[in-house]
Amino acid sequence: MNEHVFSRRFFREASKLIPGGVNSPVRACQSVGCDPIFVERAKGSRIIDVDGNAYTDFVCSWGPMICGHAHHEVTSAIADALGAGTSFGIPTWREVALAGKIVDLVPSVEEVRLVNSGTEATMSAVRLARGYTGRKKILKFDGCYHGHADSFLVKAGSGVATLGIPGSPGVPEEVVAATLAIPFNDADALKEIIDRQGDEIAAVIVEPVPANMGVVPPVQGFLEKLREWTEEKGILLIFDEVITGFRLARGGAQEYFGILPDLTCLGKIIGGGLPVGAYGGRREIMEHIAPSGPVYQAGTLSGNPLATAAGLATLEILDRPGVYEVLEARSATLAEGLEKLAVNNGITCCLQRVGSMMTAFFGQAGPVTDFATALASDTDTYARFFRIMLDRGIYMAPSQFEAAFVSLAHGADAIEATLDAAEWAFKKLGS
Ligand code: HOZ
Repeated sequence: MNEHVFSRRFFREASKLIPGGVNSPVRACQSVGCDPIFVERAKGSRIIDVDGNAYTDFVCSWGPMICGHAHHEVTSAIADALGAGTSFGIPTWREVALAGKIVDLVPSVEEVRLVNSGTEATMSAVRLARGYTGRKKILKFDGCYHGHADSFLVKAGSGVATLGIPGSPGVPEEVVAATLAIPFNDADALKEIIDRQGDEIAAVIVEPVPANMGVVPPVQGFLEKLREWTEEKGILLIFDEVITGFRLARGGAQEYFGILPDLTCLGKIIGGGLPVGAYGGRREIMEHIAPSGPVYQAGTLSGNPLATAAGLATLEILDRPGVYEVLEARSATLAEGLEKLAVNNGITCCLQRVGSMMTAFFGQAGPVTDFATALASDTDTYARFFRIMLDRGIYMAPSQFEAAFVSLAHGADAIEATLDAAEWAFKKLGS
């Protein structure tokens, strides 16, 4: 049994100083019935908490650490940049290099603007879409999460779903009214809303593979229809690839599925663990951003030298031959192993995986296709699973409605240890 004496102490202190004791709600372990651990340090696939307990980490900072924690090439790149100054508010060459890499690798992106977070990226992309089309409404999908800007908190996934927050207190009614939301994977609902209100809709924003209600793959043909129908009505299609970008493939989900959006939002991996975001797309649209055009968006720390250094080093590692094949093979071994163990131990659970991201939906005999089916999962059993795994040295997402991320640092040993722990967990859950 792991001791969490110091983590508990820090959490008590934090709870007096920080709302809920955490700087982002998804870090709270409320929904899995325990207190958060506090991290001391991490290396590769392992994190060590302040009590000296070691865990194999499948949160990976919610996606960015695809090369593993404290990868020496990433930390050296940061160290190199550090000595030359940390922020200037004047252009630097690394911004151009990172923009160049993104434009080279992400199929639909001809120009890109760097920002500081995924939320900033999605918020700015929607402003651009409104400015470009002259329309007000946006359409999103229930259970997708695009950061915490006002428009996106309608029927949102991630922490909003985990905490069961109803509606969006603090978001003006007018903003809610301008945000339409329909179920993911529902082509009929999509057709109906586009036929009826398409001329008023500036953009449809979607996680091409939602990972913020757990991992929910798009059904065959859904993204194709989305592309076709938005194009017909002059609606911009925004792929929120903050999670899927550089994870499902170098060119993200748009490369993986062969579908080109008008705008793409990125974050997480392109900052290699430092705060970053980006939005990009066709030149003709991007040229509406100031100072080229009238749609204003700015940032003191945008394109920060440390963040761009970490991002460039990460993308360089991901550009090597065989990297995505390795991620795929290890993720498949883990997912297939978990599935088999669940069956052998009589645990009802649907394992959904796309590339190196996956979710085991407890209590689900069949596939989870949208937010409503995701919400029908057995969150109590997930909570017990989380706590048993934690105790066996495996750190999974502290919510049923999130993804587990595999990194290049999760070697065969880490996968085997995780399956051993899962076997123990499933046995306990089944007994
Ligand atoms: N997409 C992340 C989790 N679903 C967001 C992380 C956060 O909110 O801290």
